[in-house]
Parts: sequence; structure tokens; C-alpha cells
Amino acid sequence: MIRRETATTLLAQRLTNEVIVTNLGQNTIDYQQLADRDLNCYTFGSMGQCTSVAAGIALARPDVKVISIDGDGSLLMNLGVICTTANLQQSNLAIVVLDNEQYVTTGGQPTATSGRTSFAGLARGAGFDDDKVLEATNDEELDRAYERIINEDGPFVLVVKIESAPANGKLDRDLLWYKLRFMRAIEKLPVGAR
Ligand SMILES: Cc1ncc(C[n+]2csc(CCOP(=O)(O)OP(=O)(O)O)c2C)c(N)n1
Repeated sequence: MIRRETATTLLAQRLTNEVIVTNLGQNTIDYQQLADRDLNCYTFGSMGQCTSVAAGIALARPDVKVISIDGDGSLLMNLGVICTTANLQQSNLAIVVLDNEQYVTTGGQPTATSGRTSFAGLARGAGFDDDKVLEATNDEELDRAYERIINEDGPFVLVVKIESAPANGKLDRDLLWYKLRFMRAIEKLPVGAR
């Protein structure tokens, strides 16, 4: 099982001009605490919308790699988005699902992936290429997968099986400040930065 901190820091150390969009709750806390940067777009409260927001940014800025750090419960709530993105074939989009098999933010109720459901299977069924659907259950697999999603064209789906412990620290809820900081940062990013 991969630790939350490892799932964040292994990606953070590879980042340059990529946009990161984080799911509400735990994933946003991790990136605020461990890997805060102007090109992070945090989502708050909007369960299910993380990958949709990322796909929209990726459409608006095809010259920038956009990585969604989604949660299993949240992506399960908006599964249509993987069909939309598979059909759009956005080469600059990667969807990373931090799959702890629970709705941790609301108390740890099990999600469908704790049972028979597999995001890798869902992603292939949605239309993602087989070789762009990646799964990581240990740190080595995760590091190799991050290298691919940073350096190769997507669209990718990367399913990361992580521990069920919550993120460390508290959510900083200064939503407007973070939103404006992100908007200014992406505006300033020269076209062709990828
Ligand atoms: C539309 C909607 N329904 C319910 C909630 C309450 N809620 C907030 S976080 C969360 C669980 C999210 O689960 P998951 O995506 O697996 O992320 P985790 O908390 O495990 O990191 C729920 C049910 C919400 N914010 N919005």
C-alpha cells in the first residue's frame, strides 16, 4: 500500500509547468501541506468535479499538461467524465485516482472499489488506450507511472492504491485567494510551456 505522503511527493518532485487540480478534502490538504505551488488548482466542496475542471483547463490550454488528482468516491460520482475525456483524447490530460477504497473525508464509508469495481477496467471500457491505463500498488510502480504521465502524451488514467489514513494537517479554506493565485499563474504561463 502506498502512503499518501509518498503519492504526493513523488509527483511533486517531477513538476515544472504542469497544472495540478486536486479533489476536495484529503487530496487538497496533501497538496496544500506538502507541495503547494501557484499552478495548483484546489477544489473545495465540489465532489465529482475535479477531473471535469482539469479537462476544461486542458481544453483551454492544450499547450499545458494538466493532472487531475481525483478521489475514488468522487470520480465514481461523475463517471461520465472518463467517457468524455476518453473520446476527446486530450493528449495533455492525466487523471490520477488516489484510490483509498473509502469516502475518507466523510468518515471512511467503503466505496465500490473496495468491492468488485476496478477503475482500470472502467477506464478501458470508457475508451482509454490499454497502454495508457496504469496501476500502482507500490512506490516503484508509482514512480515509473509518474515519469510516463509527465513525459509522454496522454490521455492517461493512473490508479494509485493508497492507504486509508487521512491527510495530515487541516484544510486551508481561503478559496478565493487560491483561485485568484491559480488564475494569475496560468495566465502568466507562456503559450507553449509544455
Ligand atoms: C455533491 C456532494 N456530495 C457529498 C459531499 C460530501 N463529501 C465531501 S468529501 C466526500 C467523500 C469523498 O470521497 P473520495 O473522493 O473517495 O475522497 P477521500 O475523502 O477518500 O479522499 C463526501 C461524500 C459533497 N461535498 N458534495
